[in-house]
Amino acid sequence: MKKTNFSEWYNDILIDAQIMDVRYPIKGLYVWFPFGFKLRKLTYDVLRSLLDRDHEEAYFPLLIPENELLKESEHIKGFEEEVFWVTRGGFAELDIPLALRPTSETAIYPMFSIWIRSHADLPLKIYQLVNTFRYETKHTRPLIRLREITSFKEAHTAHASWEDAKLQTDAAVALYKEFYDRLGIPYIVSRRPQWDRFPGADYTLAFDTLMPDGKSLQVGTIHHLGTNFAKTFDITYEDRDGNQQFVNQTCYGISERCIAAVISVHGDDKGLVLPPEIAPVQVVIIPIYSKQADSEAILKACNELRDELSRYRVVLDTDDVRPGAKFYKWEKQGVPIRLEIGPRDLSKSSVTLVRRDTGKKESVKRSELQFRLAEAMINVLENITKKARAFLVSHTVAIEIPEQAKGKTGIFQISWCRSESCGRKLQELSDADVLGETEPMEGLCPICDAPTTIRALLARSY
Ligand code: 5CA
Ligand code: ZN
Repeated sequence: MKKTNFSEWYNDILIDAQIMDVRYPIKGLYVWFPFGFKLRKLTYDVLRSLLDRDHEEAYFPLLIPENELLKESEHIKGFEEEVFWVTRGGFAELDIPLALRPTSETAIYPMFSIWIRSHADLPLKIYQLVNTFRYETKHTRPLIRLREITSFKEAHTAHASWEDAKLQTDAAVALYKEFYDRLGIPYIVSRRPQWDRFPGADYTLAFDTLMPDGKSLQVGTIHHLGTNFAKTFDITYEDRDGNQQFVNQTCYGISERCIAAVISVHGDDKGLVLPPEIAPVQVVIIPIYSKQADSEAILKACNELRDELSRYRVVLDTDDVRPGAKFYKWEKQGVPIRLEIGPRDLSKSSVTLVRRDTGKKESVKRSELQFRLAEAMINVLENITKKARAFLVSHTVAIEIPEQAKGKTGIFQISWCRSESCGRKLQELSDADVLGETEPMEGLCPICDAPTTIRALLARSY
């Protein structure tokens, strides 16, 4: 059951709903089943369509020469323990070891240094959707903590000024909000504590959502890189007065954790519950035969219905099994709408419409079906969004002292002076992580008593 044993529920649903096969013989690497891969494609189509408004998609190599990877000292300190290395070609030792990208700053920025010449080349906004490799030492988990991240969307931008790059981080926040709104996933945006910012960044903003077990999951990050990488990789442009200036950069990334969130936040004990926009099957039609009725007429009506609904991803399930078994199968796959046609529906010129998210059944006139179906699709997203948001809100609690969070799950807001020492003390006393800074409020830091308007978010996290 999702409520009582989330971890078991999660592992079961990945197999039962045909998302991932976890039997691949390398730790932290998993196989996408075809159904899961369709879900992945549809989800990333949404993300792509948002990015394509004003970014261009590109592709950079998987392998990064050691000397480039090691150039930015902060960056490599953050990643050195997580890098997979290629050191041989056949039997020959390579002159320069090659890293499998853990993320692509050091693959992309040497090229930015060549590409960017003048202010006319700015802003530059590109993204790629690739696999990345991280030798994670924490407990690996499908879609959540991977050693091969198969669906890493990373955007990289360059700007004329620090302020322009800041505006881009704001734009990226808006973009990720739109993305997660389309998936019905609620989020909290916070500014990561400085000691936990992305290695090489001026600051990091994070999107977190709450999993059913009350632990938070970071589902995206946005980094202002300042001129840190520009100085290392010599990325300069000639400004309007003819002077050479360093660019300011940002990068922001989302991985298949977005799919882990969709599965976990919306799913129930029957299986997946999917937002219609990304559901691989949006409508399933099931003929209900009975002894007295004319099966051929029912099947004919179902076929006509399928043709009429061709603008949706629709399946007519004519398998020779009981309707109950079909309901069970498609509920598990998260199909938002089920349509049934039986003898009674046929005689009334109606269709029975059943919603996956509520289980509610209703008889809909055949002539009104198109309209009612479109309406139902919107209502599904609205309803699952509302439910998910209510869960997040009811599990977000303001506390006065860090001990109040100890042994509890959920997200806690607490005053904080922003110093690293007090932040670490908060973590220690609550046995939770500081996710970041949230909206300001007057208060006193519970560790040092200093007056502050800053509040920290504390949560046990994945
Ligand atoms: N270059 C930057 C932005 S593109 C970067 O690598 N940022 S990151 O390290 O914070 O990763 C971006 C997002 O990827 C994280 O917010 C997190 O949601 C996800 N992520 C990070 N590590 C893993 C992992 N091992 N498995 C699955 N997802 C991960
Ligand atoms: Zn303090």
